[in-house]
Amino acid sequence: MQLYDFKMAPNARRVRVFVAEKGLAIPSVEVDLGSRAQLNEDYRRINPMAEVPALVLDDGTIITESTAICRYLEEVYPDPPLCGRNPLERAQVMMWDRRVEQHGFAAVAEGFRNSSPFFKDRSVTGAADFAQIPELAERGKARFANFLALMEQRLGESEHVAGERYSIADITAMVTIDFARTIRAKIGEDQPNLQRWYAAVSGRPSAQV
Ligand SMILES: N[C@@H](CCC(=O)N[C@@H](CS)C(=O)NCC(=O)O)C(=O)O
Repeated sequence: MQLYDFKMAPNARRVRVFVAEKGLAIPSVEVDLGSRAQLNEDYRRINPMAEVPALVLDDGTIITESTAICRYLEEVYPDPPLCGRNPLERAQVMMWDRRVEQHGFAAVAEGFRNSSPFFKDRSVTGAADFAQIPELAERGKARFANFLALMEQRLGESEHVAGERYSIADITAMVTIDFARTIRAKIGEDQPNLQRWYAAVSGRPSAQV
């Protein structure tokens, strides 16, 4: 297997943390998003969406989308389970992972990509160019604050995001919180549940990748 990766890309980091939690070592190739290497023809033959990550299997099959890559790895390397151990846990993990993606990760991306000069005319990932919309940057920040409030409440009810066990939903949430540095947003001093959870998940060796 080979992973197409970029150190600073949060979606690629989701997969790297997952791989580390599984105790796997997958060789990787860096796609330099800083010089727009994802738009090169060679890379677009690997991922026509012009995004990282992408996983190439030994038979040449390509899987893209960070969640799909993780789900594949979960099936092939079930231990330790990171996507739930039975139908109900799997549903709860996927429910929370999706909530984090939609209300947390997407909010930060909206804020960052619509404000950073680097993303001028590149406010949406992929091959097509889209102009920035400053109002969306503001909306992204406000949505992220809502997301932190949701997480604070949730983590007052359970040890981890999707329940009592560490899962892919914790990985997506931790990566989201770290990604929020790009919009200068962070967990509040008045959010003790989030503080407790973040210290635990970011202290795991897998978080260092
Ligand atoms: N839904 C995709 C999104 C992947 C994605 O947005 N990747 C970003 C890096 S985090 C990217 O490749 N951006 C390329 C660009 O900015 O043009 C996934 O989960 O893998």
